[in-house]
Amino acid sequence: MSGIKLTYVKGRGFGESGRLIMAAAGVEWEEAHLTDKAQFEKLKQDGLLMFGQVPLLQIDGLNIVQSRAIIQYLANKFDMAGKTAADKAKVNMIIEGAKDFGIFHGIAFHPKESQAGLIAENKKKAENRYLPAFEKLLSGSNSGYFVGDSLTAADVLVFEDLLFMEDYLPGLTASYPKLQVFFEKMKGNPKLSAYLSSDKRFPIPDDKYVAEVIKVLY
Ligand SMILES: N[C@@H](CCC(=O)N[C@@H](CS)C(=O)NCC(=O)O)C(=O)O
Repeated sequence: MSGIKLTYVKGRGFGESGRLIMAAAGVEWEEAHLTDKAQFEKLKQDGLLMFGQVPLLQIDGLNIVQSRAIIQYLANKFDMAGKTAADKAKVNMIIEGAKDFGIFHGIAFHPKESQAGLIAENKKKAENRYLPAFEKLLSGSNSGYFVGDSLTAADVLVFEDLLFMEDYLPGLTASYPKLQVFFEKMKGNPKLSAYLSSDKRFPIPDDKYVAEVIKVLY
């Protein structure tokens, strides 16, 4: 075992970017799932959660919270943060864009009657802003990766979004040829594909998951 432990609820949420980066890096990690409020309260009482929130990544003797800090730590540790200062800036711009694009992640937490409207709204945002921007970035790449000549956290974060989008709007990347190739390449990455087909990968959030998150955390 690598000694890495991720504590979160039983779903993708804010934990998923870190999971995907660890999967892409080919490292093992342990998962601890909060399934009742007492476990969450205990973590808070033990002083492990700086802002009283999860995810929590325990690694190298550190208790790291805040999903972006987790992403940065893992990207740096596993050489996925970009090789030069300029590349690191580009990786971070894309990570932040991907986070903003993560518009499909919270849909299950909205009332049922508003979900179809949200999906339609998000489709427009995807088509008007994010998908063309990703396509343009890849058009300027010789490697097929977003930054430099190897896989970075930027690729992983965009991939995470595309997977989520595919759950709600299958086939939307088809009009973006470079992005489509990228998506297929990432799906075919042996380490990522092993993770995605493993029981560590959670399904699209459903009502049961939403109810559990609310029960455990709020
Ligand atoms: N900015 C934080 C947000 C984390 C967050 O909102 N976590 C939720 C679970 S998804 C939580 O712990 N909520 C409990 C609370 O806020 O009291 C991050 O990116 O990690």
